[in-house]
Amino acid sequence: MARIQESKLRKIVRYAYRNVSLYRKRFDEAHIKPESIRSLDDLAKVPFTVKTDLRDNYPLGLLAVPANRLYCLYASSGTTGKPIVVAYTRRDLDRWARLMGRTLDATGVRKGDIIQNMYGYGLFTGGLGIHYGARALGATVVPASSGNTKRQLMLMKDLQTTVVTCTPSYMVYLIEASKAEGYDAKTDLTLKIGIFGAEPWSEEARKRIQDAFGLRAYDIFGMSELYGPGVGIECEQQDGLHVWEDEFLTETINPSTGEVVEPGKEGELVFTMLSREAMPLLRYRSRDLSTLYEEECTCGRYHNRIKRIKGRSDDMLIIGGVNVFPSQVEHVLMNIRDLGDQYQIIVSHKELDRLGIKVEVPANRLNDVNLMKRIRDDLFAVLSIHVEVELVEWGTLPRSEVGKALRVVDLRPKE
Ligand code: DLL
Repeated sequence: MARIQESKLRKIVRYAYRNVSLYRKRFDEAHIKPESIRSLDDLAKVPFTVKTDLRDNYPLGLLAVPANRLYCLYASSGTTGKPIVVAYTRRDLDRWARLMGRTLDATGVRKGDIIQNMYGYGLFTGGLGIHYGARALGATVVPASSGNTKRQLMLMKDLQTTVVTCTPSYMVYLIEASKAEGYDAKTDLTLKIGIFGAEPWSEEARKRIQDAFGLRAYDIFGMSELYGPGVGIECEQQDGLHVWEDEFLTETINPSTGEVVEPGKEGELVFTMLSREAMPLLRYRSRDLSTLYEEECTCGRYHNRIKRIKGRSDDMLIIGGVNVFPSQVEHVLMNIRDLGDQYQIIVSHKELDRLGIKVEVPANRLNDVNLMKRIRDDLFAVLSIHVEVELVEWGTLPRSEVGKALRVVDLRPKE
């Protein structure tokens, strides 16, 4: 593995330096020659790449190939009004598909399985990522996409779905919803495997899902910047996620100092994509906190594992699988005249995650339905989720006189 990684690392560093001006600039500023990155030990010299680099080079400033070689483009939440854009050549898409095939395979999915894919299709990489993986593996995919719970349950029963893929919170929701629709989750359905990710979840949720549906539930990790899903997956041992290290060279760092922490210690995950053509990413800071460890797994795979993602080192919220930065909300609100400077973001959970905003307005606008609609629409345009908007009178939201404003109130149960 180390030999594969080193040879790919040497290549990708030179490739990125030659073809992406951001990398050329960063290396030159740090007085690093790409040729001096020879072994895995040299990796720590390479400057980090962060999400704002993608935003600042919006939309396609980090391309390493001419735009006419791109096969597709995805966009995911940036930290303000604009999304970040991720690009794939044909080879990148093929590689992602193979990685996703391998990912599904690790959980025991085989040709003949019927995969009901309830991740959203569209710009979210979950939908098509699983879809491509199913094709690579030769399993049957039902591109159900997200939502429409009644139809999901009907399809699950009638098509004899064996594998489901969705966010863990939606699967927990389906426990109740299937009962309410009159299904017996164990005898009416034929689920064997569930592959859940895109948001944090817990062993407790795993147990509830497994008990209710009689399936085995696996944690899948990924992010749009790194192709999408399929960076890490649990194997049948259900004990940590193997990271596909022949593609994603993985480190953990101390998020405050940037120093590499040794395996076995918690830190922020940092990934180097070892072969993406369209948009190479070197030492990309994920902001996700976890622990990388090197003990051999009884499954025989020699890819190191990470523990369940524990949280984030930034303020990103994940609302039912959708990433939301408080700064995105602020950006939208500040662009609407007549709103006060004070707002509050309220995250709650009733059946599913919900996002609400309270924002201050002058007394004569409190019942202004047009204003409310404008805020809702503008937020939807940026976040792609529905937000419940409440207008409150100037001076009523809590002000913080010391320290940070209390902008986000997260009322979701902590489990
Ligand atoms: O969530 C890709 C994906 C799709 C992963 C389907 C798994 C399944 P983004 O929308 O860019 O991509 O969000 C990436 O979601 O940095 C984590 O904070 C969080 N996340 C993803 N998977 C997990 C997981 C997709 N298994 C961000 N556990 C990441 C905890 C996760 N958090």
